[in-house]
Amino acid sequence: MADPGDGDGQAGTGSNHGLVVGHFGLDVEVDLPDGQRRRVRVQREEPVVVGDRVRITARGAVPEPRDTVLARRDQRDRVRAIAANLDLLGITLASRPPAPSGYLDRAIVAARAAGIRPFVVVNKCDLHESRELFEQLRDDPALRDAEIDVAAVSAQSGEGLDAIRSRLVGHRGAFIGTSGVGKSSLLNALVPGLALETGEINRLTRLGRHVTTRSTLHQLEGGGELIDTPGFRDFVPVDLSPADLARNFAGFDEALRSGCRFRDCLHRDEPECAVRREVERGAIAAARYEAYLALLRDLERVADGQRTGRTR
Ligand SMILES: Nc1nc2c(ncn2[C@@H]2O[C@H](COP(=O)(O)OP(=O)(O)OP(=O)(O)O)[C@@H](O)[C@H]2O)c(=O)[nH]1
Ligand SMILES: [Mg+2]
Repeated sequence: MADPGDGDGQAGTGSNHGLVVGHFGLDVEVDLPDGQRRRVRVQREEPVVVGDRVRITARGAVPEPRDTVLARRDQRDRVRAIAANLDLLGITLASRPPAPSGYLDRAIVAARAAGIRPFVVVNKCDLHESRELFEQLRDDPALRDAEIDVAAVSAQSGEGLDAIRSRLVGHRGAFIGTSGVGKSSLLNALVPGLALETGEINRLTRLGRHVTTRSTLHQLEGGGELIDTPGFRDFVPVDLSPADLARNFAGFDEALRSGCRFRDCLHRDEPECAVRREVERGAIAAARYEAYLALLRDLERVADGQRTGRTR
């Protein structure tokens, strides 16, 4: 009998390893090194997401250890991995629909804490309001301090797409963002021949319609890979400690280089805090600091709820 670890009898050739490019309930779609694409079962107890490297065995696709994973908590408080082994995250915004307050900050902190480099993609720059949003974010001192680039793009006019392609060469990135900002439209514009489903924004609620329901990974012609993800209204990071937030909040970077007295400083009432000193000097805007404190309170509330077994 064949070795059960050797599903297709080709162990040692490398063809029993692959990259997950799509997820369909109990099946995943795997790209094999010989260029073939195959559907393989996954085990419920060994969850696999797009971007995972897997070994194909008689039991199905078995995930290999991940370098990075981006995860969120859904509305029912379940942990949802979005994608694995990313090194770039394109946080996608547009004037329509606008991101909920704190969305960008949460996504940035989650990416940085997971070891993924974030950048901001302002889509629909063919529209005046999106262009204004781009200009506002391009000039945002917190993003500049955190060295987070802001790209102006339009899936419709093609503006900025070459810059996105160049950025992704040699990288694996994903677009995340609220439903309707145009993530799938951007993928379609970036990858010739791709026809991901896209959808109109609801005229009454002005929200997207959650058209994409599964993440999918796509190769870019010039090299690099890009993942389309389902839009979600809010981004509630997973396993993010108050200390992760304190270290990764965009706009505290310069202050943190000079250093707080305590390594685990939460920048609240600790003595000799570099962040508070910069707030008092006016180098960090008071509103920015308030936004940080609000996120810190949110995280502590979530952590408290988990400790006492309550769900939010
Ligand atoms: N004006 C303009 N509209 C765009 C642009 N890109 C996308 N849209 C429109 O925005 C709407 C939503 O686009 P999608 O690509 O489905 O958005 P999505 O972010 O993938 O949405 P979900 O899959 O629901 O998360 C569609 O009506 C698109 O035609 C753009 O650059 N300019
Ligand atoms: Mg979509």
